[in-house]
Amino acid sequence: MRLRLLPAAPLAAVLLAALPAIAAEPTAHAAHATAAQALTDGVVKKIDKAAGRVTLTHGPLNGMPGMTMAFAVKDPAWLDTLKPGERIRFAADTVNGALTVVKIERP
Ligand SMILES: [Cu+2]
Repeated sequence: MRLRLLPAAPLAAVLLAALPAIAAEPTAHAAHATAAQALTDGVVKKIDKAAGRVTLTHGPLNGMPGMTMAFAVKDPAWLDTLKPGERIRFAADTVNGALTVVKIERP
């Protein structure tokens, strides 16, 4: 069983609204159900295993314009396989207040 990190929920929610990259909750709700989701192009910029995050440059996504930002990941093991500079297709969803990569496909 995986330990769940308890988020500072109200603060995280406020920060998330202004700055998605700061909200931190990398491992909770790893089993969050994923419906069929549109995939977006992304380029891996940075991997932070300690924080459980990957920084991606993404195109238009979930109402955001294209930008570079950090995401939590649904499965921390993905951080071992992603490489800076790699092009991926991915889907993101808000999981417990943190924008989280929930699906990855390699072209
Ligand atoms: Cu973004």
